[in-house]
Amino acid sequence: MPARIRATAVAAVLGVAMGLTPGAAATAVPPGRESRLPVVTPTPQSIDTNGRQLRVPARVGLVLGDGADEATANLVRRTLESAGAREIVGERAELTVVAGLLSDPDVSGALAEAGGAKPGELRPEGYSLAARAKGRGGLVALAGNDGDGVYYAAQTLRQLAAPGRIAAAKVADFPLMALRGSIEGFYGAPWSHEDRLDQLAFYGDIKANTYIYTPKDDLYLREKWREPYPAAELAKIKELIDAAAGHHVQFTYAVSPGPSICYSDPADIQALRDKLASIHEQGADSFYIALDDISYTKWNCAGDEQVYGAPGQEAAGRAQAELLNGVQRDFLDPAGAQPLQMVPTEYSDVADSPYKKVLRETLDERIVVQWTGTDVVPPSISVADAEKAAQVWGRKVFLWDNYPVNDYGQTTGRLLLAPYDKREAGLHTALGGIVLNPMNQAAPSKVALFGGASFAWNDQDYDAGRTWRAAADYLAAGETKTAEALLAFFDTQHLAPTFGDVVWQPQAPVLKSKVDAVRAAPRGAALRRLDQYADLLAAAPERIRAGVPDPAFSAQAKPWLDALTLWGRALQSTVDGVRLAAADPAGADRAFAEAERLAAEAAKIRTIPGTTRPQGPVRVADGVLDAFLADAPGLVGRR
Ligand code: LTM
Repeated sequence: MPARIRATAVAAVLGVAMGLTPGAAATAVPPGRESRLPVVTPTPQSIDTNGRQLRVPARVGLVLGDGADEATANLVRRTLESAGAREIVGERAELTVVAGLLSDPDVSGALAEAGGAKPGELRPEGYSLAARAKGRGGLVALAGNDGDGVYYAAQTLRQLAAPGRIAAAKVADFPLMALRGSIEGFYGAPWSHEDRLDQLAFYGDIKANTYIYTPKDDLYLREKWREPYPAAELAKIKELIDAAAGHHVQFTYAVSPGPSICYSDPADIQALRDKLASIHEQGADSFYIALDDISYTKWNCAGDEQVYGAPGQEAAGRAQAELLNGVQRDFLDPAGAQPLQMVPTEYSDVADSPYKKVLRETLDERIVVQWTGTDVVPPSISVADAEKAAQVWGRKVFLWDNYPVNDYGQTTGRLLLAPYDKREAGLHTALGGIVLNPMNQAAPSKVALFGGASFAWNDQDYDAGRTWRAAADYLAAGETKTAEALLAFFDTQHLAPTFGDVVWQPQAPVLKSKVDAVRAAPRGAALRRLDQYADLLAAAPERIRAGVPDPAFSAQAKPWLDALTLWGRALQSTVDGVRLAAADPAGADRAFAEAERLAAEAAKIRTIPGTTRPQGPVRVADGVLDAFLADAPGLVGRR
C-alpha cells in the first residue's frame, strides 16, 4: 500500500542546505497546512493531516486500555511532559490520550471519535493513530492491533509531538517485514553492556524488534561454547533479555559451536542444549545456531567420519541439518520457544550446491535461514537475488546485512556512515526480515541501523536520503545546527567498501561536488561555497561534541572527529591559498604550506586501540579531500 507522505518540509530544507542530489531530496511539500506534519520514521504505510494541530495544556488525560503496557505508558508520559504537560491524570481532560488495543471498545471508540478508521486487516505489530484538535486541547487515540502495535503508536506520537503542540494526524501503519534490527556479529571488541542497553532502547524508538547476540569475540559462544557463562556474565545477559522485552525487542541468543563441534558426539549435543538452556533460564525464548566462518569440509572428530562419511559439502549439510532439527525438536519445541534461526556455512551466494540441497530438503521448514546477499558484503541487493536465495534455501531467507560492519581489511580506519541504500524496494516479498551487522562503534552504527529498520518496516516508501537526514536529526535530538554538522561529518565517512575493489557507496559526495566545482573554476561562487563548507567541516566536531546528547557518539567517533578538525582547517587554508594566489603569491604559498602541515598531523591519528579490528590510521574523505589539497596549488599556478 503506497504511503501518502506530506511531511517532508524539514527534510527538504536540510537536503538543500547540504547540497544533496535531487534523487536524495524529499518529495515536494504541497502548500498549506499539510506541510506541518513532521517527518515520521519509519515512513508509515499511510499518514495524513487531520485538521488543525492540538495544543498541549498543563493538565492532560492519559487513559490506558487493554494492551497498553508499562513501557508504552511511560513513553506516552515522557512525550506529553516534553510537550509541556505538567500534570497527567488517568481520566479524560482538555487533551486526552487513549492508548490500548483496537479490540478494546474504549480505544476503538476514541479512534473513531478522533477521526481514525479501523484497519481492514489486523496486521501484526500494526496500529492506527488519530490525533484531532477539539477546543483548547483534543483527543489522541493510539490503537494497536497487538501490544507491540500500541507501543509503536506511542513511538509515532513521540514524533508528532513538539513543545506545546501535537500535529493533527491520521496514521494507519504496520511493518512489511516481521524481523527488523541488528545482529551483533562482528569480529573485534564486542559492544559494552552499556552500549547494548542503549541500543535496545534505540531499537524501540526506530520500531526495530530484533537483536541477535553473537559477537565473534565472546569466548563463551564460540571458542569456549561448551563452557557455562560465569555468573556475572549470565546476570548481564538476563539484564539484556529484560531490557529488550521492555522495548518490544526480541533478544536472540546465537551460539557458534562450528569451529570444534563433533556432530556425532552425544556429549557435544548435550553441551549445546545445556548452553541454550542456561540462557533460556534467564528468560530468553529465541535461539540461533551460527555456522558461519568454519571449515566445513573437514571433521573435528573421527566419529563424524564414521557416522556421516568422508568430509564434504553434502556430509556437512547432513550433519548440520541433524543438529539443527534436533535442537528444534528436542529443545525449542518442548520449551515453547520461537523457531530456531541459523546462519549456514554457505551464506553469501545463490548458487545451488550439495550442501544447500541437503539442507533445503531436510531442514525443519520452520527453521529460519540467514543469508548475506550475493556476496559477504554485496554492492546491492535486489528482489531477484532474494528470490533466488529463497529458491535454493526452500524458504524466505532472513537477511544478515553486512553493513555498516567495519571488521575487514577494506574498512581499516573507517566509520561507515553513508545512508542505508541500494536495497531494492519490494524486498519484503522475498525476505523474512533484515538485521544489520553493525560496527564495533555502537553509537555511530545508529546511522545505518536507523535506515535498515526503516527499510524493513516499509521498503516500498523508503527514501535513503530522507532517512539519513532523519537519523542525523534523531542523533541531534532535533537541533538543526548539530544535525547539519553530523551530516557534514557523515559525508566524510560515506565510502562503503566490499571485500574486493568495488566501492558500493562513494566517498564524500557532497564535498566532492564542491571541490569539483572549484577545480572547474577556482574562483567566485564555487570558491565561496567551498569556503563556507570548509568552515562547516572545521567546526563540525565541536558542534557534534556539544550538541549530540549521547556522549558515546563523540567518544567512539573521537579519532575521526579529531582528524576532521584538522582536515577542515587544512581545507580552510587551502581555500585561502587559492583565493590569494593572484594578489599575494607568497601568502598563498604560506597558506598551502599550513594546509600540508595540518593534513600531515591529521594523517597520524589512529583508531582507538582495543576497539575496531583491524586498526589503522583514520580516514576522512580520503580520495577527495587529500586529493584536492594536493592539486589545489597547481590549479592556481603555484606548483
Ligand atoms: O557475515 C557473516 C555471516 N559472517 C562474518 C561476520 O561475522 C563478519 O562480521 C563479516 C564482515 O567481515 N563477515 C563474515 O563473514
